[in-house]
Amino acid sequence: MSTKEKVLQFLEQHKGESISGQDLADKLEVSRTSVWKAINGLKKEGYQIEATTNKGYQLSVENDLLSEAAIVPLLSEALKDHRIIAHKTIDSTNLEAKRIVNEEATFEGVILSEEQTKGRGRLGRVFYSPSESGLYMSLVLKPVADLDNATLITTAAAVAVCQAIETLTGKEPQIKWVNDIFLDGRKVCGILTEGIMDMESRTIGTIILGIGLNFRAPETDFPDVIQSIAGTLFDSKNAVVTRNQMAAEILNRFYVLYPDLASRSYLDEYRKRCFVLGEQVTFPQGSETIEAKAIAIDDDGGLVVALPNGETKTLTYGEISI
Ligand code: BT5
Repeated sequence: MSTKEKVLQFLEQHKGESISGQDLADKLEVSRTSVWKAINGLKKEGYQIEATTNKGYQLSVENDLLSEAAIVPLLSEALKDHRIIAHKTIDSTNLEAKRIVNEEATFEGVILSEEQTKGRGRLGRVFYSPSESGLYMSLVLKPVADLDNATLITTAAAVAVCQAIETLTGKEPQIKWVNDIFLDGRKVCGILTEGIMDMESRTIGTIILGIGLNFRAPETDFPDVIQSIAGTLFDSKNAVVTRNQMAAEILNRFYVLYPDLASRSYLDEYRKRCFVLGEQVTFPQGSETIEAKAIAIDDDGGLVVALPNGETKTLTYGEISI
């Protein structure tokens, strides 16, 4: 870990408290000059570090830049060996994850970014990812128990995100099958699960799980096309929770569910939170739009619908409207 990372980790863990340059240097066993250089470097990167002559350095409690230093101390034991890589801006964290896996097939970890310039939804759609107002992250996973079923992983992630939001904010998010999380009737989070094929074994060797969560309203609001759809977790700039805390909580929750994916035990919670069950829904089939009643979530996370002719059909992927 570089001195800059060590300084940041210390300040993150003692947010709102002051520490003198000398004490910091002693604690981290580095020179005062390197502390001073590290502080200047961090300030340039946008960290709100206040310096007072008598008291020393302090990281503002409002500081909420995504960083490895802030996330790692909050992670559970299961994630201690995972790499956490935070970017200021990137095209897409899912694309970056794929590039990393191409270079290093055994990589396990999480890529986060403050902003995505090519945030991706499903089926080539765009996920609007403006700077510093959302949490955009991709988990690089190896299949467990030979399960590479994207729907199961997406549904487990949806439950983990809901649990994290509820734990940290007390708000009760709901799920729109299959990958959208809603709060007060608006989409606050979308999930995109993609598999990378292992060429030798011709099986899915790695799974990239992308999660995009709108934290607070973007500076210039949402674009017109999603104005009536998108919502945010918090109304104002003064969120009670930081994005770093939310990222860590989502990861901790997900890594409780993931190793046990085969048991499908989380699916009951998914069903309870899924607000489409019992509702009339429509979905595309070829050039037609079919209307049906959503009646169940099956054991693979598929949506079972009752068609007007009395037959049932299971949707495994795609988009429904309600
Ligand atoms: C999704 O697709 O909702 C999956 C979004 C996954 C985003 C994450 S962020 C980290 C990782 N890196 C990536 O590049 N992607 C993943 P889908 O169900 O297809 O929904 C896309 C639709 O949601 C769009 O067509 C818009 O209608 C709407 N939308 C776009 N941006 C949004 C936003 N920020 N908040 C809410 N809705 C949005």
